[in-house]
Amino acid sequence: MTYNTKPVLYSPENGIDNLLVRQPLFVWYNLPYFGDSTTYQIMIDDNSDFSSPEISKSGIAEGYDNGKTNHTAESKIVVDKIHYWRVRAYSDGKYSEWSDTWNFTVLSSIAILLPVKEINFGKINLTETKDTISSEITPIKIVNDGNVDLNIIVKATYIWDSIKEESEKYQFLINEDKPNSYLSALETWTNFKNETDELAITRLYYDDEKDSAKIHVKVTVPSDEPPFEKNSTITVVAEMGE
Ligand SMILES: [Ca+2]
Ligand SMILES: [Ca+2]
Repeated sequence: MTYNTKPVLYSPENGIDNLLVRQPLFVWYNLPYFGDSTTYQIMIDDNSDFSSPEISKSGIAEGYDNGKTNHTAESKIVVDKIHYWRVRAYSDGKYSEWSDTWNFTVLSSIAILLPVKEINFGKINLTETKDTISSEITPIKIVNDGNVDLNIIVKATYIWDSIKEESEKYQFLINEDKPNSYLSALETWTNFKNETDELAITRLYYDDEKDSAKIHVKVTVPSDEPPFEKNSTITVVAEMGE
């Protein structure tokens, strides 16, 4: 009878290139008959020779889940980059051989939701100001629905017939919706621009507990604005921010 001399890996399956979880669960078969109170070490590296591991964790207690042990990565895996992992057992002062090396890639997902995407200020008089902070009107809401932090650009078509350029008469500002949802943002009234690269939000986080922001809007009717309905299309651009 022969015994394995190294643990055998179970999941994520070797070569998978579309994991979406940033802190994946790693599972391997226990190495039987190796020693008493066996623990395991996992190593994860974007270098196939494990010369600079992103994660190296020892002392993982042997699991009892159908002869398997599992471990959730304690830090986030960089997206869109192949990573290698391997496991070895430890008991009574000695290590087993390393398992075979498997690889996986976490695929970036850039996705936003706009649960509130329309603002209607109703009727406004000449020179009157309305905004979504000092009124009951609900601001636009943006939620990071992907698995990477996002930089957000906000732009809009000009709303007034009498002012076809950026102006303090059509502005926005960013507020947190859930607390600590971003690194920084334009939190004071800022003129809407038709074309801009300026970030409205730097790093809107993706963790569901803190992943949403409000876009407040303020309009002031110019004194010489002709009557009738006014519209503006606000565009929200999201790109990877990490
Ligand atoms: Ca590395
Ligand atoms: Ca989210």
